[in-house]
Amino acid sequence: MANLILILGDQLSPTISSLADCDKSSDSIFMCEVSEEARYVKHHRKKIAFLFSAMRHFAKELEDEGYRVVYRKFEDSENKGSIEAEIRRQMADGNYEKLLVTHPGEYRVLENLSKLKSDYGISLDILEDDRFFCSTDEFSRWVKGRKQLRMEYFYRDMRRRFSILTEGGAPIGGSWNYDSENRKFPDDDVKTPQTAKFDTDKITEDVLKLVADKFPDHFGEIEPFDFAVTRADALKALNDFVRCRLETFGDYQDAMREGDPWMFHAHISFYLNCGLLNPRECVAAAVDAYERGEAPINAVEGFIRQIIGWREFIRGIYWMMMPGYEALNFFDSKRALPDFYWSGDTMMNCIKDCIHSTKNYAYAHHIQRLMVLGNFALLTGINPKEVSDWFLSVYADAYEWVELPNVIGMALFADGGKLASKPYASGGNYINKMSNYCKSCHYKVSKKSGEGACPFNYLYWDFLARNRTKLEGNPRIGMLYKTYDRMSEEKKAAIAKSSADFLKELD
Ligand code: FAD
Ligand code: DLZ
Ligand code: SF4
Repeated sequence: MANLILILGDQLSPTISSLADCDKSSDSIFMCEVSEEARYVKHHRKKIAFLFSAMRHFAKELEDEGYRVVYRKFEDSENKGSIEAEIRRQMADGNYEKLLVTHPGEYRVLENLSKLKSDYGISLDILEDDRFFCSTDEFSRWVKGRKQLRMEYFYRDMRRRFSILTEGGAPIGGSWNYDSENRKFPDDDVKTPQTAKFDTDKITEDVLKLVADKFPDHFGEIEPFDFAVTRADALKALNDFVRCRLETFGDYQDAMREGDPWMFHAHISFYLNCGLLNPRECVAAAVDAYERGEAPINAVEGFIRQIIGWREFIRGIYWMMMPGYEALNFFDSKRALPDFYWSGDTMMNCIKDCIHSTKNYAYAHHIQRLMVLGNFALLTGINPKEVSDWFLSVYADAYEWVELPNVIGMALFADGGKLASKPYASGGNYINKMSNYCKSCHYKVSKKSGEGACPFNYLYWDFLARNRTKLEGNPRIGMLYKTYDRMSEEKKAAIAKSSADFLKELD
């Protein structure tokens, strides 16, 4: 008997496990655009447009390949609004033996699908998502017996296991990690290469109109819209990165320039996370460039560490910690998310620029997310749930499996150190070193407290002082309290006053 094969919005991969044994003559592929997925957090409008267009293109490609595809559009009058309701309707309409799906990326979706089995007796097969290098079982085995989970050790094991940039088990170039070479700031004459842009076709135009019409209250600009929405174009975007930016990716990985959202990054996370690109081909493309002598080891190693290290480690942590990870709040942070995370209306130039990029492009690069937007939320004690809902909704690459550990674990240390060895907290000095934001900011980065001082400066010390009992014992941060204790009482009081005034204003 025939099977119904569900393809979710982030499973747009022709080699996905659910399609592997598909019988084109009898099985049906099922895809649906639904209100619940677009609205359970109010996703950025560009993100919804991107995903709906990519889903429609993928469905068309499957049809062209001879698959029978049932595709429910958002605007279909019969659309039931949720994946489960749509499946129930389709299963009732057709004569299917079972529902097949590749393991969803989010715990919430997995639970909802499991209910189809328990509550409605639908026979359901969930297949491994083999688009990742490391399965969740393999990650659990790696975790076993370890007191601390550190990405660097996971990453080295992955390098060895898959023989990536290794020779006889040792790292090519002699070092596993070239991060210390990756902290440069580009001179003014170093121009950012143009990032790949793609024209819209009729499918995308229809979706852009739909999103403008149905999601007027969602955050973010829909246009300009120039994302790739097909695998062929996503591959062009990958090639564009390898050809034009990989060479300097390492050098400027941590740099931020005002009005320069894309810098030398890859801009492929949206394509990787929805399945248009496979991580294996991204790693292979970078290694090939190294072997052809077109990119240096610090760049290629830095890039592959993000893919086989951070990305896989983050996913492992997500499935290890769910459910419950979303509720962790180590610092007991309760402050509401300030409105300027939506409007960008703040005199802090660094935050303003990062929000501007987020709003216009549904993108900000890693250091902007971590050391500006995340750092500010950490220092000011914003409630982790509000922060993670914001990050989940505003970025085109955000799905809970990747967003949550980055926010809860990396940016906010709300898991108390499961993922990171210390909070990524910093004052204005770090932002000043890695950006040109401070040059045209209302605040003075050199001033530590009082009128006109950079808020990151006093908030940093105030955060440490406030959370002393929780952080003093941390071997990577404990010594900072010696510096704090050496400050004069007057200086400490000035920090406390500036922070109290700022936080009062924030509330
Ligand atoms: P590049 O800097 O060029 O890196 C190449 C690739 O490495 C990325 O495409 C991505 O797939 C992978 N990568 C790099 N860092 C990470 C990481 N920490 N976790 C997972 N993958 C990584 N990434 C997401 O894909 N989705 C998210 O929702 C997301 N939320 C984040 C929230 C916070 C608070 C922070 C600090 C980071 C978050 N990241 C997220 C990680 C990272 O910021 C983005 O992957 C990156 O900015 C995407 O841009 P890029 O493709 O140009 O990446
Ligand atoms: C993010 C998203 C959006 C906006 N819309 C849909 C949709 O209409 N249909 C769908 O199948 N998936 C969508 N997604 C992705 C899901 O929310 C969810 O994140 C993944 O399917 C599980 O990782
Ligand atoms: Fe940001 Fe402070 Fe620099 Fe202004 S001075 S841009 S607030 S770090």
